[in-house]
Amino acid sequence: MKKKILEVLKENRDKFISGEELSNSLGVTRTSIWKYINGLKAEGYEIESIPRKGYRLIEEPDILSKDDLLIELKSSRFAKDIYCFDKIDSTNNYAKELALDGAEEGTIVLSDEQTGGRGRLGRPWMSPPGSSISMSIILKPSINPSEAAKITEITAAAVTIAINNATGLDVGIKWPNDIILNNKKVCGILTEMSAELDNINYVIIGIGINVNIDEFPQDIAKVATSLKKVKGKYISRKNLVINIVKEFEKLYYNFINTGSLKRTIGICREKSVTLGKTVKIITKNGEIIAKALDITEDGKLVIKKDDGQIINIISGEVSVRKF
Ligand code: BT5
Repeated sequence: MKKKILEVLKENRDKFISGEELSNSLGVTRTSIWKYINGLKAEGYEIESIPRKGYRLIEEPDILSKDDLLIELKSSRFAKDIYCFDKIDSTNNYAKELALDGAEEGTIVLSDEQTGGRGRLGRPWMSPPGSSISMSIILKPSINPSEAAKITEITAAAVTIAINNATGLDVGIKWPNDIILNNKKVCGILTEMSAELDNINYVIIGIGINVNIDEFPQDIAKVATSLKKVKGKYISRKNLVINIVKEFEKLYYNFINTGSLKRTIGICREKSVTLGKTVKIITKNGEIIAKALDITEDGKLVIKKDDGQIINIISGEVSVRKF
């Protein structure tokens, strides 16, 4: 019921809607409406109530709440189910449990804070409360497991466009999984998968974004930045999450329906901060110093080694560091 009331208030934003109207259309008493409105106020929604005029939504808090996001994303193919936590070890861990329990593709897990956020190869990811986005999306694509790395690139492209839509900031992609702003990392992506030989059980994409973080711990201050630090003003996390889901869906279904990564790769090339640079590629078998030349239509990084040999690298297997 609270969600329904919120939905009506959002639809009639800036207009008064009477308690009687709400009570008639939703089939509950005016006293219950009043109670739910108070509940919304307690969550931070600024709702004006004037006798005989009714209720008017003035301001929404920047909280990541299931009801609110379900309303905002109701036309989306994703986000039919959303889990929002105040605190959790890792949204990817929780998403994995849900995926194993049969959660649908497009299920989203968000947490205000992570106590055990993970990067690749078990590296720690810092996600402080109130100021970052920690988000995981469950996917169940009918593609070959060898293609799963492409989903990291779809995510990077979608997040890049979403950040630009929501903030006007022009962020770059450090192939394959870092989003860069002013030469520092503002977002990291962790793609994890469970698969059989030739089919995928599920893929979890984890997205961590430094949104309104003012200060970073010493160990990452040199490499990390936040959207707020660069933009110089508070950024709405809710708006950004909505944008990410919408942009991700577009690129993901384009890939699933056409089998082509063309649209994603166009964005990855245009926004790349890797191409043309000398990079250090860290693989299981050691390091390669090479020049990054291009990204292929299917998402591989084309590099030229010192001996002139040109090879393609698949994302997910390597770490690319600035050299
Ligand atoms: C990543 O790993 O960049 C992937 C990060 C994915 C985080 C999301 S949050 C939601 C979901 N749930 C999870 O548990 N994880 C995902 P990697 O490329 O390995 O980078 C990790 C390195 O980035 C660390 O070793 C630190 O040096 C640095 N780092 C840690 N926290 C950072 C932050 N908030 N901002 C920038 N750099 C950070």
